[in-house]
Amino acid sequence: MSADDFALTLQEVAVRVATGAGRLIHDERPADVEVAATKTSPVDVVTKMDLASEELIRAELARLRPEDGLLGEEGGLRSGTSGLTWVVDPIDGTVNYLYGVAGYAVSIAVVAGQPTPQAWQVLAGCVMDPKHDLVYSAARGHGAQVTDGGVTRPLQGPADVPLARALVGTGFGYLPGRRAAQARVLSGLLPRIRDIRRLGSAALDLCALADGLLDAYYERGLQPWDQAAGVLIAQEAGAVVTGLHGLGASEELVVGAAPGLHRALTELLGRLGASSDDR
Ligand code: LIP
Repeated sequence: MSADDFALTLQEVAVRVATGAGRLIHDERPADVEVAATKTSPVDVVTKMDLASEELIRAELARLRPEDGLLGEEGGLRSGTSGLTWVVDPIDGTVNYLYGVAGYAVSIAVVAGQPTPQAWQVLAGCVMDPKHDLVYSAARGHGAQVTDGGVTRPLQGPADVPLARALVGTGFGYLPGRRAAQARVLSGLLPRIRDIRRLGSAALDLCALADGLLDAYYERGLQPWDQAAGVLIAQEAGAVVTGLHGLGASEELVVGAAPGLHRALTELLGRLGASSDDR
């Protein structure tokens, strides 16, 4: 089996497992979603369905890919022996899920190497939006696609528009200090672009970029599981997705757009200090 064929097979595993977890969190969402715990702040919540979703994903991947490692948002890292690690966000957009607001997804990617954005090579990934029955996926070197109500089409990436006409997605952290810094950056950006959209899920922001529904996306503070699948899908759709100053996408900053807009946006975000928490 060629490396590319191998990546396609991994894509099929990601799609199958993400779809099963997506159906669970949507079909079995209780009227009153129960918060199981909080993490970095009182508004950084973990619901019981986050935990149920990750439990299902862990069981399925242990069955289908027993030698691989797994890094999950809620359960942490279980090392494997294959050199591959599955990077899992059982519900990305947890606050949207808690409130019953559209904009939550299951995000699953498989990476080679250390499971950190600075070191990994993402081989395949899937972001599944169960509320809208949208299954975004990609295999490295094979492009990106979305299955929408059972019909599959390629993702063509964002248009290359001037900064002043750009519809830009972003998000904010949970800690007050980080949010104050992000508000400062936003105040410098907003007069220079068409508008901002804050969807509440990095994975779906990156898929919206891949599908041309956003012209650009940037966010500071994304965890590996927030970005692993979505960055691959956006890159395979043709977007340039990096950090600042020639660095790769990471927790420090993720910036995605078509090439010309990416240059203009990263230059402005660099001047605005978007990769620091200085206020
Ligand atoms: C979310 C990210 C989103 C960010 C939110 C939150 P979660 O992840 O996907 O981009 O702006 O603050 O971190 O917490 O829903 O898994």
